[in-house]
Amino acid sequence: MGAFKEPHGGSLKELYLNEAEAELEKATARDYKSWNLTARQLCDIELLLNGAFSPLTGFLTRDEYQSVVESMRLPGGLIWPIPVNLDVTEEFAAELELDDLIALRDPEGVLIATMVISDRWVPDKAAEARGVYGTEDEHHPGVHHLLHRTGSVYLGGRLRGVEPPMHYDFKLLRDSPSELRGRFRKLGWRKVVAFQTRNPMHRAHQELTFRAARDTEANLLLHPVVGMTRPGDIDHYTRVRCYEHMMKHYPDQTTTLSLLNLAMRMAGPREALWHAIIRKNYGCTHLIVGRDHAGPGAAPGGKSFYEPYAAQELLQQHADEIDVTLVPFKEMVYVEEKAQFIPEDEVSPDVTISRLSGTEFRRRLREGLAIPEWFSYPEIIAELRATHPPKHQQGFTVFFTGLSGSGKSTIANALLVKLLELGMRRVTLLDGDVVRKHLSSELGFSREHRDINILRIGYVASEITKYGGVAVCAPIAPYAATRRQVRDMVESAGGFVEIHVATPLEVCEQRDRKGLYALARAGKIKEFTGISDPYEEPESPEMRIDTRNLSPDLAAHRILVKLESLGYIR
Ligand code: PPS
Repeated sequence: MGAFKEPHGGSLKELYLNEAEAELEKATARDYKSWNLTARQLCDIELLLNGAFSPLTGFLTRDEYQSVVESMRLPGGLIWPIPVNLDVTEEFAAELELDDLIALRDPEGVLIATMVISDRWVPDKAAEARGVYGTEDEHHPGVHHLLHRTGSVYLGGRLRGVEPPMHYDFKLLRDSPSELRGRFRKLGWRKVVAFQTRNPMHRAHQELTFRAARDTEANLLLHPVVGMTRPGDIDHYTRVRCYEHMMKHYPDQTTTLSLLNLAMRMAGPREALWHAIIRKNYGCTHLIVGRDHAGPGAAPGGKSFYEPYAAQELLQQHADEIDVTLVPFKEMVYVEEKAQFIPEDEVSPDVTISRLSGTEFRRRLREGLAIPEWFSYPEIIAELRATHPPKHQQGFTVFFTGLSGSGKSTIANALLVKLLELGMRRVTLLDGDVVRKHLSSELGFSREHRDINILRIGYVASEITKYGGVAVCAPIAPYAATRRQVRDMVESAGGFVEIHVATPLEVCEQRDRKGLYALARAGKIKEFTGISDPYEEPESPEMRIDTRNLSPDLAAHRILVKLESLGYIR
């Protein structure tokens, strides 16, 4: 395995035009149809343009896509495990002809690249989910994103890069493959082992990276992902400050830190191969791969989507071809007698070991409990505590969902008053009717309009939550995928407690307080939830309430008790 051999598939494919060409492109692109890149596409295009996705020269064409999904290879035979597509809406796709040029812009309208449309097709997303993720289960965040947040038409074609996507944060830590290769060359690093992570690093990670570097006689690259990771992960600003603290604990000249603006798919084994190819393009010779690398965690029921060592096995099979050496990650445990971290399989039975799982660590952080000194460095813990206060100091959202007339609003109002009585935080009620009056007065009840309505509520609730308040929401919110999107949004800011007000349809209809069910049965109101429009029951809400035998007062009281047991109130 030689150092600095060619990147995956030959030379680095940097797709930027030179300055003069870029100026010209900007002028001509004014006449092109523009597509505003999504957050995921902005990550993808950055790595396409800077060569991290070499040998790709643009978003995948139909043949490339088909071949990648089915066989993890590009049509020429080169290994490429993850489809990188430009997904758009049907409306946008309908405006285009093949061979048209389009302008790809960031949310501010800055031209990032142009693309010639060589292919346009409607993908079979179920087949893509099975091929790439090995499952159609929507609990997998990659599958969920594909089925619910990905446009229904894909466009493929070559890119002409005009300007890299702008970053205002950590500029000095962001490198293109050629920049990082240049740094390694300058430093005389001939072997580089990369450590991929989407989590804060603690002492166990430090020890394992030390060992990996020592065993492979390589220098170390900390290469954390700062693009998109699993929903609910610790934000990258906090993590990067932690990595910077960690860097001070490595011997000078052995280790470097660089940020990777990758949008992870959490595709487990296939993603591990992808990570290896990307690191190869960045000039690395080795990649550390641990247990359940890039896995999305367990599905409900506790079973993992991937076997714990499937990623290591798949990469091992293809490591020669990619020309990256796999460094398998051993689970590290702390040995009290030696005051040292040691790989689990090297520990003798007579010593006392301590371990703290990531889940347990996060629980302690959430609940403001002590974190043992051996686990991490004080400045890293302080950084995490500053941005992740314990639950009773965080904001949270209580999200009621249920049929019209189920009792959501009444219970939400009772809960509001009880929370105000307790004090401690500011509380805002976002009731269905109130929101429709003040935020969504122009919207009706089509699927599209309901989604817009719910996402608006989610957005406001996530802002309230972010600033430490309590948002109590009470829309019907009939669609599971939209509720999930709201949960993801809010959980990135604080707590989310979903309460299904599960009063059966017959009871709601019997009550018919507003007379709407009668009108819906008579066909005078269209798309009425439960009658002529679906209500998808929540599978695993934090709480379910049936108002048949429960007064609003008691229901609100039970919710308070639940909030207390979850740690949000004391
Ligand atoms: S949604 O689906 O979440 O956007 O609905 P929401 O904003 O909560 O609005 C529900 C209230 O609007 C009244 N209403 C209807 N509901 C359902 N379907 C149709 N077609 C409809 N038309 C009007 C109804 O009074 C709902 O109020 P609640 O408080 O739920 O009874």
